[in-house]
Amino acid sequence: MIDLYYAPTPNGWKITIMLEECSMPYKVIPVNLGKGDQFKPDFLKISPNNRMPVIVDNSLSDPISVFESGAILMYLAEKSGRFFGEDERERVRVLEWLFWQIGGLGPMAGQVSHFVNYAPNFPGDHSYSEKRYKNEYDRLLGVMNNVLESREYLAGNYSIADMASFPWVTAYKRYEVDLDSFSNVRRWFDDIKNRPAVRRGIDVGKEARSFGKKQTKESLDMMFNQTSSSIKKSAEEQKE
Ligand SMILES: N[C@@H](CCC(=O)N[C@@H](CS)C(=O)NCC(=O)O)C(=O)O
Repeated sequence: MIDLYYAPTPNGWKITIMLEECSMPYKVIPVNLGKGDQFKPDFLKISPNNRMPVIVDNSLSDPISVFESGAILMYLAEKSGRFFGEDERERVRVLEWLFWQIGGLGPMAGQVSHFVNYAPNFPGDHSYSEKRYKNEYDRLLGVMNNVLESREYLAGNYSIADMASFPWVTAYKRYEVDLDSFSNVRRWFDDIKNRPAVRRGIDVGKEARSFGKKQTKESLDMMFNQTSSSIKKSAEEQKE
C-alpha cells in the first residue's frame, strides 16, 4: 500500500490522478499546510523541502519514500509500467514535457495563484509582479497550444506529463485566462477533465480546499513568511 501525504492542491492532484489512473491502492495522510504540518520533524524526514506531495511505498520489504511530484510520477510510472511512453523516443518526449511542467508551468502558475489569491492580503502595489507572472503563464499556454496542434497529448499518448500539467490549467478562470483563445489546450483540457480517474483524483480531500477562501493571519504567516530559519526551528525542536 502507498501512503500519500497530501493536501488538495494542483501538486497534490498530480499524484491522486496517477494513482487513480493506475488503480493503485493508497492511503491519504492529510497535510494541513495552513497549520504547519509541513514543518513537523517526522514529515521533514521524508520531505526535506517542507512541501507535499510525498509518498511512502510500503509494499517493499524496505519501504521507500519519494518527495517532489515529478519524481513521484516517474516512480509510479516505472512501478506500474504505464503512462511513460511506449518506446525510447516517446519516453524522451514524456521527460521533456514533465520537466517543462516542473520547471516552468507549475512554478509560474503557482506565482500567478499567489498574486491572485494571496498577495491582496499584504500591503503594497503588486501589479508589476502579477503582470510578470501572468504574462509568463500566458506564454507557456501558448507553447502548449503549439505542441498540441500536432499531438493529441503533450508527448503523443496520454502520459504523466499530461497528469502533471493538467492541474495547473484548472484554475484558468481565476487567473483571468480565456482558454478558448488556446483552442488546442481547450480540447486537451476538456478531454482530460472528462476522464473518470481524473475526476476522482481531483475530488480527493476536496472539503479541505482553501483557495479563494479567507485566510487567517496565522496561516498566511505559515505559508508566506518562510525562510531558512523556519526549517532550522523545526530541526531544533526535534533535538529537544
Ligand atoms: N516542486 C514541488 C512543489 C510542491 C509544492 O509547492 N507544494 C505546496 C503545495 S502546492 C506545499 O507543500 N506548500 C507548503 C508550504 O508552502 O509551506 C513538487 O512539485 O512537489
